[in-house]
Amino acid sequence: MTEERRASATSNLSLEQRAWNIRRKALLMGEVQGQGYIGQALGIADILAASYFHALEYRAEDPEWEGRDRFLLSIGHYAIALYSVLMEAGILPEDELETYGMDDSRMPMSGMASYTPGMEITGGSLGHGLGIAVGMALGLKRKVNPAFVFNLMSDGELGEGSTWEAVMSAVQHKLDNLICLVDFNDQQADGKSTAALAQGDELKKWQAFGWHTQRVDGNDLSAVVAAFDEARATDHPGPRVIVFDTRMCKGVDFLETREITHFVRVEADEWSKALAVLEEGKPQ
Ligand SMILES: Cc1ncc(C[n+]2csc(CCOP(=O)(O)OP(=O)(O)O)c2C)c(N)n1
Ligand SMILES: [Mg+2]
Repeated sequence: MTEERRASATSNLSLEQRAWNIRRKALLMGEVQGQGYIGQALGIADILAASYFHALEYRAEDPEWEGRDRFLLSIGHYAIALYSVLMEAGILPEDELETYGMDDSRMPMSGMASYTPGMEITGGSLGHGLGIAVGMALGLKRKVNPAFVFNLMSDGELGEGSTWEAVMSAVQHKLDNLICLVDFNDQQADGKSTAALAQGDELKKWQAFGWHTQRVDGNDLSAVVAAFDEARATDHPGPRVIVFDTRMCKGVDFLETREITHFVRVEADEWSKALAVLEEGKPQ
């Protein structure tokens, strides 16, 4: 861990504990509004813990520090997940948790970069994050800034033409400072992503364009950490992608097994039950 991250870490919690805290914060925020993209937040908590407490360089007290690695949330509807990790990292104060989704909150239900410290882009119009990440990575190279750009996108965005334009242009510009993270939860608005549009062999496609590729279980923290390390360290002369297979609602078994299409409905009396189930799995 470098000086920057050491300064931002408030204690020596394990990545498992960080991921658990992220899940808990997301559930607490969901409870505030009685809704939210909880399934996605629970699903990517391990990726976020590994990002903010292992892979990324940043300064919690100075979110705009020029040397920071940029973490782009292409999927604006996942904002509740990003707020959880930004709070866990000390970039957002925890006492704002109760304001989630309220008027004048810095944490609107769909992410807005101008509202929230640490939120690099306003995502949400899907298919744009990777193109923005390409521009940022190119700009950093031109400024001889060694920072990396991480773009977190979804499997639904793999069906957007703009994503594949960005895939090609990242190779054209030899962007070895760009790491794309794909949350492959096999869900999108109309059901399973793999049923909505044939995905084929995901890694072969990215490889064919010239990317360094990995595919790992996104809910296996040690595999996630190893994938981040490999993505940074490889001497591949271009961009890198990690496809993470994740399970929506991970960590709350009665929600994991519920039939979900994009949005998991949690009844008013189920938030406390979900928090209690999470508590049972609390890492020591
Ligand atoms: C360009 C665009 N088209 C449609 C939408 C509406 N929309 C919001 S979330 C979503 C699902 C997209 O799939 P994915 O991001 O994989 O969703 P999840 O895994 O959260 O179900 C859609 C179609 C959008 N935000 N942007
Ligand atoms: Mg999806």
